[in-house]
Amino acid sequence: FLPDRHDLGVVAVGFSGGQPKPGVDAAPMALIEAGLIQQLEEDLEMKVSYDGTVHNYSELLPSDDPDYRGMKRPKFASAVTKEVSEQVYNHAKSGKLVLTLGGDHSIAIGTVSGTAKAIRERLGREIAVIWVDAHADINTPETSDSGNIHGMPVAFLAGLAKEDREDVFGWLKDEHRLSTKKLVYIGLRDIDRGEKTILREHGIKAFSMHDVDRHGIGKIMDMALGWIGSDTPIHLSFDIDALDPMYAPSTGTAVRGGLTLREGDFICECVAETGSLIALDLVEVNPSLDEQGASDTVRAGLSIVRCALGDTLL
Ligand code: 6HN
Ligand code: MN
Ligand code: MN
Ligand code: MN
Repeated sequence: FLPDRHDLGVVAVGFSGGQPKPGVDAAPMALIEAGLIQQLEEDLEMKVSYDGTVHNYSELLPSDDPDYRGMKRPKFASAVTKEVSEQVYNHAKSGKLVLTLGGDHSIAIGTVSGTAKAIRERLGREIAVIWVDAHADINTPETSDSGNIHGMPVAFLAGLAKEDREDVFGWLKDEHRLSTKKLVYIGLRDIDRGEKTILREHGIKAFSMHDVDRHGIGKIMDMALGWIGSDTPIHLSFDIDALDPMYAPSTGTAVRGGLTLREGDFICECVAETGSLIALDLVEVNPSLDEQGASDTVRAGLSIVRCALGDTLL
């Protein structure tokens, strides 16, 4: 029932408006220039559908975009993620595995909603999401201190944040949404107070760095995949800041005490082994921050993508 992993759709999203730091929009080009598409085609023998464009969605830029419910650039983020949702939906609907290169993590409002809708229509199934991140990105507009939408995607996707205004995420309907029971976090270590309450009240499955230290990443993956259950379509949303800044320094909200590169790759290898991966996001690589570390960060991103798409050590 799942896509042939050799048939891949790629969406390159040069969007940085979910947070204040410029440069994260340059990540797709940096990853592609480092050889990503070529490696997928040659080393992993994939058939890649890519329109050859890093979209910046400038045609969607609203003439004015005032804060709304504390959110910054709400109309632009809403319009871009709606478009991303359709791009991802179109690939997933035709049975392709979808790789989206961000961009900041707000774009996951588009990617996850697109796969959720396509898999509902194509297979009559709900997707599960594995969210690998230092952060939970589950603030509602009201719990957020920063107003940055990249800290809110999960709240909108899970229906914990809702809005009627069509031009501010009102386009998100039930068919786009994700159940809080089908969400698993790995790598958490910087959670806002309001987010902790939300995670607790909804009984959301979350493996923090404390859990990784206690059990080891092997056991964590057994537990994470066990929670999801076999034969469930998996969308993996990988924020590069899940990795320790030692391995991925060029990112907008770096937090020390993170995953090693091997632990990150291992998570992806385990997801690949399930054969149930339907979509992968790689987000928050910002080559213009910590420029000395940019090539390491891009290479770490490349490695994460290859492992998730089925590259093996032997
Ligand atoms: N990310 N919790 C903080 C906020 O602004 O809401 C940080 C969010 C980071 C988001 O890394 O994708
Ligand atoms: Mn994130
Ligand atoms: Mn993060
Ligand atoms: Mn914080």
